[in-house]
Amino acid sequence: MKRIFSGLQPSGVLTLGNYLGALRRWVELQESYDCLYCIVDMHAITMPLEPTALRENIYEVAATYMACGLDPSKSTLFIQSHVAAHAELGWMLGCKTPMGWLNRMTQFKDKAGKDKEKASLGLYGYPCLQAADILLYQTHLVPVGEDQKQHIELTRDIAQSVNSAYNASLFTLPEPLISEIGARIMSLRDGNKKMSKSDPSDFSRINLRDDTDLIVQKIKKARTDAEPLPDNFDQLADRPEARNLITIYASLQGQTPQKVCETFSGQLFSIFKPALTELVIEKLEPISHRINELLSDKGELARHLKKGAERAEELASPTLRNAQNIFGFVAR
Ligand code: AQP
Repeated sequence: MKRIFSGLQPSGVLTLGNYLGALRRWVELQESYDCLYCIVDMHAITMPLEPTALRENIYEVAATYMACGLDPSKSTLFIQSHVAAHAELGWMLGCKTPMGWLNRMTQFKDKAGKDKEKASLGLYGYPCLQAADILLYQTHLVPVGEDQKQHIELTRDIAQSVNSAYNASLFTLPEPLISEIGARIMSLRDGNKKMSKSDPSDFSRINLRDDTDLIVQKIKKARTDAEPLPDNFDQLADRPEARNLITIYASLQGQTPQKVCETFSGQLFSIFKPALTELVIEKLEPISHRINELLSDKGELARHLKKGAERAEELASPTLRNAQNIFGFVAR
C-alpha cells in the first residue's frame, strides 16, 4: 500500500485554509493509503510562540484532526517531537543541503520579513527538517496546499542528491498531491495574501473553532468590491478578494468556481455573502462542536498520540539506521 505523510504546525488555531487545503483531503486519503499525519511541534518553534500556547495548540490540533474525521484506527496520528528520528535525520540532511537551495525558499523570505538577521537558524533550516519528516517514512505522496509545493520539490532534490552521493536507494522520492480547488485560500483582508493561522489579524481568517456570530462578522467585514459577480470565473482574474470568496464557496460546496459564478451571476456581495456565511456555518459548526468534546478528555487524546508515535517510531527506525550507516556513523 502506498504511503502518505503530512503535517500541520500547532502554531495557532487551525483555519479554513488548513481545512480546505489539507485536512479535508487527508480524511479521504486515509481510506486508500497508509497515512501518517503528524503535529509538527518542532516546526512550530521556528517562530516565536509561548510554551503554554504551544502546549494548548498541540492538543487542539490533535482534537481538530479527529473532529475533521481522521480516525486513529485508520491513520497514524502523532506528535513530531515524540519520534526523535525526525530531529536526527533533519540534522543529517541539513549537512547535505547547500545553502543556495535554502536561499531560494519563499516561505523563509515571507516569514523572516525585512529583518532576516533576527530570523532563527531553525526557520532557515525548516525545509531540511520537513524533508526528514517525509523521507523517514519512505513516503510516496504528500498532500499539501499550493504554498508547500516548493518545499516538497526541495525534499525530492535532497533525497535524490543523497541517494546518488552514496550510490544507494536510501529514500523514496515523494510527490506532492495538490487539490485543484481550495489549494490556496487567501486572507479575508487581502486577496493576494495567504490565509494564515499566524496572521496578526484574526479578521483575516476563519478559524475552525469560530462561533456563528464571529463567522457572520468576519464574512460581513471581508474585503470585496462593489461590482456584481460575473457569469465566468475567469473574469475575476483582477478581483482577488471576489475570487477567493467564490473559491471558498465552491470548495465547501463541492462545486467548481465556474458553477458558483453561474449561480450567482449578476448578484452583488450583499446577496452572495449571506449565502457564503450560511454554508460556512453549516460545514464548520459540527467540527467545532466535536473539537470541544474531544478537548474535554485530553488523556484520551494523549493515548491516541502515544500509540501513533510508537508506530511511527517503528517505521522510521530502519531508515534512520540505514542513513546513519551509509553516512559512516558507528552503530551503538
Ligand atoms: N491558505 C491556505 N490555503 C490552502 N492550504 C493551506 N495550508 C495552509 N494555509 C493554507 C496548508 O495547510 C497545511 C499545513 O500548514 P502548516 O501548519 O504546516 O503551515 P503553513 O503552510 O505555513 O500554514 P499557516 O496556516 O500559514 O501556518 P503559519 O501561519 O504558522 O505559517 C499545508 O499543507 C499547507 O499547504
